[in-house]
Amino acid sequence: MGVQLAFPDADVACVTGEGSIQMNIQELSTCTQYQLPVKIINLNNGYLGMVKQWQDMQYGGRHSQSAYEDSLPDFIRLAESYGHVGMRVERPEDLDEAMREAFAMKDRLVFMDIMVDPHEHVYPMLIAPNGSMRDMLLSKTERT
Ligand SMILES: Cc1ncc(C[n+]2csc(CCOP(=O)(O)OP(=O)(O)O)c2C)c(N)n1
Repeated sequence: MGVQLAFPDADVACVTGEGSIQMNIQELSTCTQYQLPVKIINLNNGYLGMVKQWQDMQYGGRHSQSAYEDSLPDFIRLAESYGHVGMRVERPEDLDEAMREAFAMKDRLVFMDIMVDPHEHVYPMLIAPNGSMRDMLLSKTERT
């Protein structure tokens, strides 16, 4: 929001997850008040993904408090209720066009709810407590 306020003509994007954005969801109101046309790229995997990934790797896939199950809001209607534009992208082949459409709306905040594979992991990842940056996992099977 600060970047958009300082650079009103710039394309400003916030890349986030459905967990993180809900810790600051009230700022959609601030964006309405100050007319900040930020583009929100919400990578929605339905999980606190970092937490789930740790549970997958260290606890044999026993998930505790990391799945949203059916408890997520409809982000499109939520964004709309603050006066913004909401868009949902469900298929990878629709992403480019949706991004073009969103970034073409120069004076509107667009909340893009992008559905991603709930079971995909993020790499590189450091898993050993007190481990060195030289001991990173680069994928499910490769280490540095
Ligand atoms: C204020 C705060 N609370 C808790 C955490 C711990 N935390 C780190 S990553 C994460 C999950 C974030 O989930 P999401 O935004 O859906 O992104 P994903 O990991 O799925 O990409 C949590 C709860 C944190 N970093 N900050």
